[in-house]
Amino acid sequence: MSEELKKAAAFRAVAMVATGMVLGLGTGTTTRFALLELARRLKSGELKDIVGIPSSLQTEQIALSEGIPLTDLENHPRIDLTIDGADEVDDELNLIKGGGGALLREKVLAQNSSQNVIIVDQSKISHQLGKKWAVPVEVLPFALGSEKQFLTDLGAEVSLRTLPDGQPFRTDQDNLILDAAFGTIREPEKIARAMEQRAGIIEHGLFLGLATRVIIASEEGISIRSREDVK
Ligand code: A5P
Repeated sequence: MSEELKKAAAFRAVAMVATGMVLGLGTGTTTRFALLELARRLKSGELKDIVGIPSSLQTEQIALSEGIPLTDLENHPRIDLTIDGADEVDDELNLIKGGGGALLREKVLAQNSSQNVIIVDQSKISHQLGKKWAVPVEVLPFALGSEKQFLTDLGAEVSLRTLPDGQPFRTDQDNLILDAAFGTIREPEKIARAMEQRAGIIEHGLFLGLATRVIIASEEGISIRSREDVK
């Protein structure tokens, strides 16, 4: 996605933020633009009394360096609005997330938010999930071999996410990520439920029924899809 499209989607989402809100702060290159715009609106005095809960250490660092006040779920168990990116979005606004490895905390924020606003460009839209992206699965290191086998038996081509130096990628919780490429996922609920039965799978990147709005930026402009549109 071009930087300009990322920015356009992010700015539109930040326009939905009102003074006094508790915000969930997603992770990724698109969300970064939202954080910068949020900081600008706070500095200019357009917005006041905002607190954010970061979904990753990376987002926490950006927020701290930009002067966005932070809080946690202990002090604010309910979130008004979360702004986050996604890797793939289907016709029913189901998502694949976790390209940046922050899916666990992202899902915690999404499950505790009144509104989940997802910012993407047109290239991330799919009729069915799995066409473009593997499902990131956060796995307990102890269970790695067994969960890899489980996901393979479920029909996925599975790879351990690694860093450029070949070392395994570690999440903020010090777990591992298996990228499970299922191809087109015809029954995402079935796969999600199967993964949720596994003690060694901490969380998966299928975000089903969680997005309340998706802001899609394209060369033609911005379009917004809402959960009500797909019911
Ligand atoms: C982070 O773990 C992800 O869920 C991101 O939200 C997703 O990968 C989108 O990231 P970009 O905005 O960088 O494409």
